[in-house]
Amino acid sequence: MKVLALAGGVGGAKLCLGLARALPEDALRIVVNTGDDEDFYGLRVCPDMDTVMYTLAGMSNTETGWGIAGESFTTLSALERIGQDPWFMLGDQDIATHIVRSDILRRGGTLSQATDYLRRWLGVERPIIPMSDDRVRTMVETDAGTLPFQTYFVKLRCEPRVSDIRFAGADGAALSPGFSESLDECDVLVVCPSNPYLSVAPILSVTGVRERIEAFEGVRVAVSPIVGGEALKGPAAKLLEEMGEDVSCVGVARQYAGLCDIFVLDEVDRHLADEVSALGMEALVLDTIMTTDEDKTRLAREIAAAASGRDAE
Ligand code: FO1
Repeated sequence: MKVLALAGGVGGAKLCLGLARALPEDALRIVVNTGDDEDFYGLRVCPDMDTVMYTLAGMSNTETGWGIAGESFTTLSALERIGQDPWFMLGDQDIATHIVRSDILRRGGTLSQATDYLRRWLGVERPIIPMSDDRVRTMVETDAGTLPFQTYFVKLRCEPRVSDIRFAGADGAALSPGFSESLDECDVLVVCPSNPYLSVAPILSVTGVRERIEAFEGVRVAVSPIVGGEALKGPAAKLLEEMGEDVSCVGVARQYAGLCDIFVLDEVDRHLADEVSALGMEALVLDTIMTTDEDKTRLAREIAAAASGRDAE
């Protein structure tokens, strides 16, 4: 079995760690959202790829869900001293990642090449692959205007009301080579419990991705990031409400109609299983709460078992 995981944000990274612990080394590829990426002081920051990379490297800050454990912020203090307002907390070790990535890009390398260089040096065995090597920027239409993602998410703490979300550059963007190869070579696709609007939708917005997933011949599994009407972390519930969707795993499942064969919902939402299966996907009720690494591995194993069971049908 070869699994292609689509991930973004903290929830996605947790299941990616579970999949990495549950599956043999060559059986997992991870494609990550790059719509959150932002340039600060000329440095390209790729938050979702870095969250997955640091998590698989065992060096992530598990309290915040982003950045490096035990990080210092000396450079940021030095920036404040010379009149800057660094609202995006770049840690000193994290800045090393952005310096090297930006240098590779500046010398004509692709984001895929930069990411592969970084994850190998951090000892991550599985490939971490950007959704595209072209720039795609998540732009959030709100009652405070059109906001770049990090301005909405960090500077304004997701407070503005959202009316729409666009992905600037998606039309001209191509799947990254690793993403395209993985869709050809993998027989299970797992959409991790990431924000459907902010982490999964940008991946689906890249030209040709939706069609490739609709035509995917393997088993497609999606995991709800909403449990009991709540997001485990981040603004997924608030966005479902603001986008006029059910604030439940059913609202999430509706975003994946036609793109998934098995939809995983949590045991507390068992009563919603019929509504999910009415959308044309098998509702699989599991314990989706990932607190410990064992939880993450168990959930990954249960998803892989369900996919292989289905495959055998
Ligand atoms: N999230 C915050 O809420 N505040 C921050 O200051 C912050 C800094 C930051 C630096 C590097 C990085 O890779 C991620 C960072 N994040 C921060 C998280 C970032 O906003 C991500 O886009 C979210 O995790 C959503 O995926």
